[in-house]
Amino acid sequence: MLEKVVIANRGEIALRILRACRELGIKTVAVHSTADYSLKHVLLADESVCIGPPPSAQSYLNMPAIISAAEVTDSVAIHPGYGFLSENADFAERVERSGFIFIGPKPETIRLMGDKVSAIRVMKQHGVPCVPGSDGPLSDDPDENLRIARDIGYPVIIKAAGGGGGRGMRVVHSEASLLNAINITQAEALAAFGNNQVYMEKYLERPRHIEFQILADHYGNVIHLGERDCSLQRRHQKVIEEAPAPGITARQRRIMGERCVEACRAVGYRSAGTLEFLYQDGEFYFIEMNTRIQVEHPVTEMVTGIDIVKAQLLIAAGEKLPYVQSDVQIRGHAIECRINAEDAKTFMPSPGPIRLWHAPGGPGIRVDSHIYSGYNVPPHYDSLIGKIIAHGDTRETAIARMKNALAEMVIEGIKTNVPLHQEIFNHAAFRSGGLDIHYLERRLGLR
Ligand code: MV4
Repeated sequence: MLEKVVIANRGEIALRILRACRELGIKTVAVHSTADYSLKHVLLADESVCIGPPPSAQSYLNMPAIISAAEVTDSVAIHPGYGFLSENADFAERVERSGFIFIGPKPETIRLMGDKVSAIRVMKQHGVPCVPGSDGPLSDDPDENLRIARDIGYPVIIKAAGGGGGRGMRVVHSEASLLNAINITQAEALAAFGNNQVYMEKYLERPRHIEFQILADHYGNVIHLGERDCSLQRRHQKVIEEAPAPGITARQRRIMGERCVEACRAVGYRSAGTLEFLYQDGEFYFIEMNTRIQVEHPVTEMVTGIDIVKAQLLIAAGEKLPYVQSDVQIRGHAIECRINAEDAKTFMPSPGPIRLWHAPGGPGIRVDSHIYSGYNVPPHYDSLIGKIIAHGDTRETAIARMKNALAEMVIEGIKTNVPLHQEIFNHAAFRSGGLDIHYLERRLGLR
C-alpha cells in the first residue's frame, strides 16, 4: 500500500481524500495556501505544508511547490482531486519524473482526452457513439467548412479542441454566420488555450447530460459503475446530480457501459474516469472524457456501494481491481445537492465566517463537507462548501429524504444556495425527472 500521500487540493474533496487514506492506513500530507490554515483536512492531516499565498496560481497550481512538499515529507504519491492540476498532463508528467505516483491516468491519457478532437476520434474508433460532426479539426477552407455544416444540417456548434466544460464554443443557426463564427472561435481558442483548432458538431437543442463512471486498473481490468444525470446546471456549473439517470433502462446501461469499458480498455485507461454524453431522443452521444475524480462521485458510490476514491488509491498502489462487472449492482437512487456560499437569487459569492453549522442526518443522508461552526470561508476559491447526498430505495424516497435534510440543516453567517435547492425540490417538473440541460436556466429566467 502507499505509505504517504500528498493531497494537492482543498475543501471538501481534500477531506474526502484524507478520509479514504485513513481507512487504508495511508499517512496524509495536506498542502495549502496561507488562506487555508484552518481547513478541516489541514487540521486533521498527519503533516501539512504551506505552499504559497492565497491566489491559486501561486499555491494550488504551483507545481514546484507541491512536488517539493512531496519531497520534504517523503511522500510516495500525489492525489490531485478535481479542478486545479487534476487534468494537467504536464503536472502528471513532472510528478512521475520526480519519482512520485500521480493518482490518476497516465500523462499521455490525460493529454489524449484533454484534446477534445483526439478524445472523440479515439472513442469513435473504439465503438462509442459520438455527435455527427467534422472528422477532426476544421481546415482553413471556407468551402469545405460550408459543405461540412450543410451535410450535418443546421444548427451546428463550433467547439475548441482545447476547450471543454463549456469553454470555447459557439452555436451557429445558419450558413450566413458560419465562417465568422469559426474565425472568432479560433481566435478565442488560441488566446484561451494556446491552440486554435476547432471542430464542428450537430447542435442538439434539448439534450440531457448523462455520464458514465469508469474504474480501471494497471492490468487491463475495466468496469463501469453505471451513469449519473447531471442535467441540472447553471452556466456550466452543476447544481444537482443523481444516479441512476431517470428513465434509462438496465439494457441501455449495460450496452453503453460495455462500450465505455471497451474503449477505455483499448486506450489503456487506468484509475477513475468519466465519459460525458449528451442524451436526446433515446440516443447517447459522447462529447468529452474527464480523467479525474468528479464532484458528483458520491451519488455513484451510494447506489453501487463502491468507494471510488479508495479504488483510486488501491489502483495507484498497483493493486488489481477488487471488483468484476457482475459485482456492480445499482441499488436504489441517490441525489446530490451542491451547497455553495452564494446568494440563492443573485448567485453572488458569499464568503465569510460560518457562525453556526448543524449538519443534517437520518437514514440515507451523507454529508461531504469541510465546514464547521467558526470556519471562515475564504473569498479566493470556488464557492462550494459541501454536498448533501440522499439515498433511498426509490427516487421518491431519496427526494423526500433530501427535502428533510435541506429543511433541518442550519448554516448561519453566510448566504447559501439552500433556498434554491428547496425551490427546485418543490417543483413537479423536477419530481417527474429527466429534465434537459436548459431547464434550470429557463426556470430561473421566469422567477
Ligand atoms: C453540446 C451541446 C449541444 N450540442 N454539443 C457544454 C459543456 C460541454 N461539456 C459541452 N457542452 C455542450 N455541448 C452539442 N453537439 C450543448 C452543450 C451544453 C451543455 C452540455 C452539458 C451540460 C450543460 C450544457 C449547457 C449548455 C450547453
